[in-house]
Amino acid sequence: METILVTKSSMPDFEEYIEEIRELWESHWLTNKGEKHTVFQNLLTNYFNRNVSLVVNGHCALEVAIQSLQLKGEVITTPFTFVSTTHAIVRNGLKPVFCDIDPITYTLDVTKMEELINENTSAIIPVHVYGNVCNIEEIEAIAKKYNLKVIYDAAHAFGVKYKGKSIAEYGDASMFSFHATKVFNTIEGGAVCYSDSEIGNQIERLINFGIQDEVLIDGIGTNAKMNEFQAAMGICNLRHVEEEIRKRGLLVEEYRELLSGIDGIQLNIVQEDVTSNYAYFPIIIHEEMFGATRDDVYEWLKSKNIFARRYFFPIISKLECYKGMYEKYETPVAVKISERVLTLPLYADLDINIVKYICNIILKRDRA
Ligand code: T4K
Repeated sequence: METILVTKSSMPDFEEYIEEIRELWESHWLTNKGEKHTVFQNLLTNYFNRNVSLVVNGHCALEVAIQSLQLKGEVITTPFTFVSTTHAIVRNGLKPVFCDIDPITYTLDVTKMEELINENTSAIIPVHVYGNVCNIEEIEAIAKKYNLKVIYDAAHAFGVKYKGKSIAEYGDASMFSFHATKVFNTIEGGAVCYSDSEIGNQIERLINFGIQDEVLIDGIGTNAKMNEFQAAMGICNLRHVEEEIRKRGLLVEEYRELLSGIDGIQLNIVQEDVTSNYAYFPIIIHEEMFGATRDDVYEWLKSKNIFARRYFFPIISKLECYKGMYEKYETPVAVKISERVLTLPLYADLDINIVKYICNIILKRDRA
């Protein structure tokens, strides 16, 4: 049996990419906002229906988005995410305050948010985890009431629509990851979307060392520019992304059909008003009903060369680097979900028979 990993990067045909990068051998212009960068930025502006700044990776995109809004003090965020979200907050000199999550969408539990807000709170950084859309209306209402900024970590949400609008259109800013493991990739890469052109000016300056022009450097920026090879990959992959999402959808349908109605297996919610990108296929395994733990299932699959992943375990507040530092209150739901979640292999080219095989192992409790 071949090895099956949790995901596999989508790539255009070799010739298509070669054609896209051919002119770079003539221009010798490889980075610093070249022609590919401009073309890709325009395509994405259209796709997201919002202003876009391209960034070298999703993490740096989040760091500069936070820096551009000049936040101070505390930020309400989720502990159920990839470590990047919290690192970006802390590396900006801010204090993350972890709010518990909703047990069904795994996004911020808006009913627990207000008690965490005080005079030092400057922003909310929610995550559309697995591409599940946060409670946008309630987050916006709370942000308005307390005069807070909102930056969405939409790393998982490329292509998602909410109420017919691109997910990029929400918040003061929304950040995307175009990492190799994502629904849409530029090898490494990311973006920030925003409406306010002042935020845009700040971000464009910050990703290029704070440079305004040859002699005026008036910001303490970083180097986070997307290069021409990344942009070329983005141009190619964008041509195919709708088809990729469609193929993922078919596999998700199969998983859902085979695993629904099983005692102790909680499937990801199908959200109303949301067009999904089928980014991940997380299942929650409730041992008391299923009769085996998440780690048991992980091991059964591993023994058959199938490498599911425990995204996201442990929660951020329990990681070595953050232990005991930022948990104002316990986040029991996040702890519970993280101890029970397993993300099953999912990518456009995954053979549907492998999906059947994986489900069979789980249903038969196949211990190798
Ligand atoms: N916010 C959130 C909520 C995020 O999830 C992430 C990233 C970020 C922010 C930051 O965005 P970036 O700066 O990364 O753009 C992976 C990814 O590296 C990371 O991008 C992603 N989230 C996170 C959830 O997953 P690992 O450590 O699990 O990756 P790795 O190397 O184990 O790869 C997983 C599987 O992907 C492999 O088993 C096979 C496949 N793969 C991997 C690579 C590197 C490929 O098919 N091709 C590849 O090139 O972190």
